[in-house]
Amino acid sequence: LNMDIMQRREEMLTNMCDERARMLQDQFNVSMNHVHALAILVSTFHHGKHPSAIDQKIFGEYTESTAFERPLTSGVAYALKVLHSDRMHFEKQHGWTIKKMETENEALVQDCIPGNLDPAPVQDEYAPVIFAQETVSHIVSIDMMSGKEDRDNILRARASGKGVLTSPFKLLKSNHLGVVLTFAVYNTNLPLDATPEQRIEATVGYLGACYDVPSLVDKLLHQLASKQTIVVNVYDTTDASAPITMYGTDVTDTGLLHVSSLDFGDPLRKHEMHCRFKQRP
Ligand code: WA2
Repeated sequence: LNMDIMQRREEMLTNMCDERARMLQDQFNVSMNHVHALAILVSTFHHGKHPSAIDQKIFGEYTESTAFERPLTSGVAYALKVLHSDRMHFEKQHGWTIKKMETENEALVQDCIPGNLDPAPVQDEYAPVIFAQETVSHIVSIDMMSGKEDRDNILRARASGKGVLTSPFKLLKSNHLGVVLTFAVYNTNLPLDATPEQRIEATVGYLGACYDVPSLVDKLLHQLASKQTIVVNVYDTTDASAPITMYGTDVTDTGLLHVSSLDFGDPLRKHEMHCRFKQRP
């Protein structure tokens, strides 16, 4: 009888964990498809039309009114590929200088004086944000290549043509860990078998979405009435020897544990959901 109860308990944990993992993965996948569609929208109506049919106002309104299509995302933005040789022309045309992304310490010092970021130092190329959803309007004019995680994502997105994810890091103006999803925008219809070099050459910009993981996963899990029953953790396990907590607090409990795998569509990154019962039997 005891064995039977133990087995039921284990099954229950497995089902609850798998259900939550599947829900998170599905919602992530839905958002990812819509972010991809936004990249195509920018390609068609900004780069494909002369003059462009998109400006900050239109991008802001469109992305705000379609935000419900991108569950789990806290904002989307579009950064342009700008070579150093075009920097002066670009800055004159937009009426602002390309800014450097500030580090966490700089942010602390400068917090009381908003909008005084330093100009980006000279680089071969830049990725200044030109359009942003209202929720991330603070990144407009910042060179996304001046942040390590964003830069790695941009380089990988444009060489692969796929949606790519960063590891979890502290997003600008947020107190939580988050991840950024990036799709490159190209100026031509590239063949499916285009080489990375052809892709880099054809790149005109980068459409990105940020995910404030703790608050968004929290919202998702609250929809299922089980917060009292189980404890959920989400990890980035890309480096198996050093998992990064993306959601939940550290647990030392050694009771029954179930691990559900998560697939967020970027083969370079690995994620897992860990579930435990709150109470011992
Ligand atoms: N978006 C919002 N907050 C951030 C951030 C970001 N990146 N990076 C750090 N904090 C425009 O991949 C291109 C968005 C980057 C896209």
